[in-house]
Amino acid sequence: MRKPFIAANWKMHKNVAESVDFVNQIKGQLPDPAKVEVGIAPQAFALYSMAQAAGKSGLKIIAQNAAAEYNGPFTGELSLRGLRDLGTDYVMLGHIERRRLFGEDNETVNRKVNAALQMGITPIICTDETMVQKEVNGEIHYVFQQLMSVLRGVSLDQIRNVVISYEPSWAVGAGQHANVALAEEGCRTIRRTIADNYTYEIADKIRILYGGSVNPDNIKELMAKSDIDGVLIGRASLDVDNFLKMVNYM
Ligand code: 3PY
Repeated sequence: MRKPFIAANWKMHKNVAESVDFVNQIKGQLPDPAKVEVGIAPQAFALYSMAQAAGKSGLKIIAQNAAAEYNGPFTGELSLRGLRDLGTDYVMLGHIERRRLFGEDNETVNRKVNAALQMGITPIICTDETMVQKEVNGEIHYVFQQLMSVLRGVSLDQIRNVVISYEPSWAVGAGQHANVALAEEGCRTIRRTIADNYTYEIADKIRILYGGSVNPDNIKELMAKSDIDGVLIGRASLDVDNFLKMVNYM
């Protein structure tokens, strides 16, 4: 059984006071962390205060990005070592906005993924590529080449600790209704790609989230799909009532 995971991606919204206030409002109403995982990715400067406010509530603290290097002359970058010290549970890597607006490519994301795993922070690897046909063991499969590029060097042991998110470009930040059938097909293809390149057992256990225009109206339908293990939510996660409504669907 894969534990459902609901994660808020706040992007560049909310200051420290607003972030902590949000945590204080929701923390008494979260589901049993043994059954459902709930996480929030605030702006970097709010991570520490949010981790403090979350206390033992089980709320997971997620960084929106990190550098591949642990320290050194990288002005303005965010170190995984520092993120680990302040209790960050997950780090999102390769979000389409990082690729689209800040020029991150597969090689950069791949270095970050390996660095996060070395540092013991679980990456939530975001993939957005459309599928391509590939021959695997003499059969034609649809696969995500981008996914396998960013997983280069990730071992069988390490892949077990990774979360993958499928966030197609047509849905991210679009505010449109997600196409549930395409969302499911994308997540299923990711699972198949993991099975082809790792093992069926790992593919069966790995959690795959869907992201892109998730909201209280479509979350139930998305979560009913067997290959969608959770959601990464943009705009609709900024409001406490909306977020709690979605948490309760998990
Ligand atoms: C969106 O829904 O816009 C997202 O980017 C989720 O990560």
